[in-house]
Amino acid sequence: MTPPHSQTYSSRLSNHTNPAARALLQCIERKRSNLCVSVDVSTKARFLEVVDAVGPSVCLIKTHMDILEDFDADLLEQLQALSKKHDFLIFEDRKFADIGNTVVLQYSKGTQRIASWSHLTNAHIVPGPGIISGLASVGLPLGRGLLLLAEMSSEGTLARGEYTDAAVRMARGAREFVVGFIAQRRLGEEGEDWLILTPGVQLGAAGDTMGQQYNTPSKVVGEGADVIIVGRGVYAKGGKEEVRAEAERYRREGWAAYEKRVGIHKST
Ligand code: S5P
Repeated sequence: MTPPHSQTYSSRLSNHTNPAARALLQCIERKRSNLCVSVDVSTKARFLEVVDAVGPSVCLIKTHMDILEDFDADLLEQLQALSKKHDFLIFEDRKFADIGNTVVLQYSKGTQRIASWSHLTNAHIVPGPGIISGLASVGLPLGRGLLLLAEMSSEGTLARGEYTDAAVRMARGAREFVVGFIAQRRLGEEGEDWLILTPGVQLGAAGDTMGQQYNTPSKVVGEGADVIIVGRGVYAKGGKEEVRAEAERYRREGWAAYEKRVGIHKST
């Protein structure tokens, strides 16, 4: 098989059986967008404003629901309505990190009931494979998908080398549910197709004051990112129109980098 690195999103559809992975690949192709915006804001009004502004430009919205000061069930309803209106998937960046029994409860219950609305979520591999089987017992029947944190964008991360290799091995043991990785580059062997979602992306900044490290869309897509995750680079600029314009700028950059990677010589 041609390595996923040089395959188009649509041709990779046949490599995936997980419904969330398939829906994401289809959405990326339909919207010509490999942009995920991470909406890390603390009020419901601003959250919905940003999501509505970036919606047309993204394939995926990434959330940290525990950041919202005025989280309620209506927020989830409105998010789901925007997901239908603008045609994007939802990824709760929950970074589960506990034993199977506990993550089952955290994923399915509590105030957020994450599995009921989030197409994708993610987990650290620190606890071992029980975390994956726990999450899969909830997520698989609902058609959800899981990403493992194989690498991190932050300075001094311990997620590298042997740790990253262990994440790939763990993913192989749960291929139906684990659809890919949070990573900074393509992972896996030839013949394997994992979705690579890459945070730490911004144009014009090298990092923040707390260890975040940024690369450009073209650098990370060139190294294997299938989806670029951009937070403050998109929403920090201000009002709805600026946020909308920034999202579109990142969408164009990310898509042009993808076309270059797979050898399509035109751009939008
Ligand atoms: O390695 C990582 C993994 C994640 S999921 N580095 C990250 O920055 N993230 C998340 O991506 C982080 O929690 C935040 O929500 C987003 C990056 O935000 P930005 O404002 O720095 O672009």
